[in-house]
Amino acid sequence: MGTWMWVQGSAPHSVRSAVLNQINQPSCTASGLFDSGIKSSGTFSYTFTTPGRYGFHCGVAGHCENFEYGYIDVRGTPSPTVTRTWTGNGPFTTKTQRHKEAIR
Ligand SMILES: [Cu+2]
Repeated sequence: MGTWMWVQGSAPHSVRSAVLNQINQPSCTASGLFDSGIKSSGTFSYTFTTPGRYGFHCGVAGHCENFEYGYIDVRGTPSPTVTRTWTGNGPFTTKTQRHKEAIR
């Protein structure tokens, strides 16, 4: 459904899936779904295949407690709607375009 890529900065950090708490926010407890390991460079990718909310945090000691966490809401695959209306005598005199982008 979608691949997320985290890009590492210079300091050692990690990205690790997190258990969601009672109010659907990421906690500092690992959920075991993914774990980049501690990295100082490079990237880490994970592909989400099931809709839902996925929490993550940094696994370096003390970092999650210092607000290094977040979450990703994975939605189902919507059907994109593209509507184009062309009016006027020639091409491109008037154009309206509505383009609904979907998160996949
Ligand atoms: Cu960190």
